[in-house]
Amino acid sequence: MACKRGALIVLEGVDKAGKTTQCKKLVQALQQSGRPAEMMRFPDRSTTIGQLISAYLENKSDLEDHTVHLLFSANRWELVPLMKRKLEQGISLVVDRYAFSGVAFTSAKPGFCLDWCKNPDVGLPKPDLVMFLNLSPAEAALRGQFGEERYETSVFQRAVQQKFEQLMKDPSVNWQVIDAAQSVDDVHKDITNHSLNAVNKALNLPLGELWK
Ligand code: FDM
Repeated sequence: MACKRGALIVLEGVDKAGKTTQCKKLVQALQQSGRPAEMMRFPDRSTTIGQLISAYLENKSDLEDHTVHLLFSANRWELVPLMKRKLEQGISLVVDRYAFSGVAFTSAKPGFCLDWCKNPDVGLPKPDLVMFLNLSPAEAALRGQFGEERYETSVFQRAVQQKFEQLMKDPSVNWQVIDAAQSVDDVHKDITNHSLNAVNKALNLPLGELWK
């Protein structure tokens, strides 16, 4: 009998929502409950493509907008064989940003539509659960200044938030909105509950294909 697969769990949200902290806490909680789990993040800046993206985000290089969009997508595709191997081995993957960030950030730029932005990511492994850590721009501002990287301005982040709201209307994706204004522990409890559910369900379901 084939080994039961792990779940693909994605955390999305605007800057300062606490995605990275919550991904780490979730991996620990899953492991402690006896479910193998590992964290991944996109962009993965360790690959050759990831280094091009990183230089762009740090404003050390300029790339044409369509080009960088395709690089972000290629950075996901290059990791698909590894992701599939892990999931097949029964390891759940907790992923800090995925194709939804890809679409939300590029389509927030002038001249891009949602459909064009989604296309290169069609067919990626489909997450069993996507949690959107929801934080109003006012609450995000209370958490301190934005950093120095490209995209880290409140005007752009507001545009990105609107694009995420459009993406969340798609019922083919299992979206859960999490109130990220709660305490770290309360957010963690919500996220863990949804994730345990997803991990249990994924055991008996084939891995889907995103936006197909
Ligand atoms: N980002 C992230 C994109 O523009 N497209 C993508 O496909 C992905 C995955 O890159 F501003 C943006 C979102 C964010 C930046 O920041 C990555 P972190 O701090 O490494 O998550």
